[in-house]
Amino acid sequence: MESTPLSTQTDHHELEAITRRIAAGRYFRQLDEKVLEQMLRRGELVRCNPEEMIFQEGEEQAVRMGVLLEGSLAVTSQESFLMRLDQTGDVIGEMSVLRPGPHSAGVVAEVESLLVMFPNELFAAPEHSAEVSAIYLVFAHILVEKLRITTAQTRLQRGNRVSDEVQPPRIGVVDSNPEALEQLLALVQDVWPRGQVSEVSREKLLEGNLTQGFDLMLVDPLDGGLDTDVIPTIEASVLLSEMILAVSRYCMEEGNREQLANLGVTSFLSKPFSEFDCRHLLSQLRVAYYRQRELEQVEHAADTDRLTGLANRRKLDEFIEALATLYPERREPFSLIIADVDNFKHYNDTHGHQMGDVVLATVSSVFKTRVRRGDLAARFGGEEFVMILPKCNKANALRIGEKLRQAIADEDIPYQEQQPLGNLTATFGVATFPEDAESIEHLLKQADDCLYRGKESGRNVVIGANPI
Ligand code: GH3
Ligand code: MG
Ligand code: MG
Repeated sequence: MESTPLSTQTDHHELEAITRRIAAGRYFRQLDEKVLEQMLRRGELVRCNPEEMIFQEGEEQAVRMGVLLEGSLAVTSQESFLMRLDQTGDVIGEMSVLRPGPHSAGVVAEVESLLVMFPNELFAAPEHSAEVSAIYLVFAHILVEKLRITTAQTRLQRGNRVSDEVQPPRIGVVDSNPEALEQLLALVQDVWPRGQVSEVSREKLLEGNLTQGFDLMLVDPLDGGLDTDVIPTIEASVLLSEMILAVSRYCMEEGNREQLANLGVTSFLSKPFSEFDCRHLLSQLRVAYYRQRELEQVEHAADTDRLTGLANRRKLDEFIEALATLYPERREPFSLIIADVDNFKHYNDTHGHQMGDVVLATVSSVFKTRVRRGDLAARFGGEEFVMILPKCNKANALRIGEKLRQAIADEDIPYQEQQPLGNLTATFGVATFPEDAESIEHLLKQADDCLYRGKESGRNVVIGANPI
């Protein structure tokens, strides 16, 4: 590694250009460039050769934070690849500033790469001083931005169409010994009568051919007494199952248990085992399983509108905000469709509020079943609904809006012939981020204005926003 300070007596000739490039990186966009430049002055420009180790996993070394300028870095843990950092402004080592100790992951340059590195001493405040340096401001900023982006990512990954039905728990058993297998299958079935228990073949597991997941797997990672397959067997199981109970002679030694725990095993049972111990552990895991399901149901209820079963306003806000947060990184446009039932007051006044509620539920189920996986259908309030379509441009959103309009018009709704239009219909407004709006509020306003125009023009239409 060859390094050059970015400023000694005078600034490095490239300091200004480097600041500008990093300022465009995903964690630095909201930051004052002057503050960033101030921080970069304290850094060193480091050039790494291909394959050069920047951090060695597990090794205690001078803690450093780095910002990528050019090239590509691979982050690895326990010899598996975790992620690639190849965008200017990507950050490594920031956690070591907070939590000194051995590196929790390794970082290696994949190609010749250029970084700005900051030694940990920079973060130390002088004793009895209340002053915070620019570097700390930037650092806090990086952490906040990273958190914002990862939160947005998990929010989008979390299912948008959580099903209300409770599936029976799925339990798999991997054991090459036929007697042990039979005994374990019988015990699981006994402790967990509602579970779907099945044998899982080790070969299929290791080939990675299994697609269906499990809630719990009982695994003996020792195949016929050989320990060569232990790690691959556990790794494959962890990918498939939420909880793992290792039942094996291998669990006898503490060192082995520690290794298994690090790979993600939930509980251990040494062979030969007593039936009581096995039942006891299975009951504990069963309790943990139902607690987790309850927690998910509570979370789901907090995000759901009771009358219609659609996402509520809270979930909607969270979802749009996550998409907007990730936009600078993913550059994926998304669209918003707002729908309002036509002359609904008339329906309520004529047939009563309760019949009105039935109509809202019917309209909702049309929306819910007609949006794609990954889209979100929400009740915005009253008889207004919002659909969010990630990765969807304006032309497609208009097409989907038209499909929804047609579906509501075609739906057979009691007494709809008595409505002023002779049918129960809805009017739609469509707007796309970022072509029609520069913020979430603006996007909603644009779609709402279209809705208003649709009502003015006679209802039962889809109107798209005019690009800004
Ligand atoms: P427009 O075509 O212009 O949208 O006319 P509209 O009658 O649908 O619009 P308006 O906003 O005047 O009336 C909306 C009605 O929706 C009034 C309110 O009683 C009814 N409403 C709102 N929420 C609910 C609900 O949860 N259940 C029922 N049954 N009615 C609701
Ligand atoms: Mg309304
Ligand atoms: Mg209405």
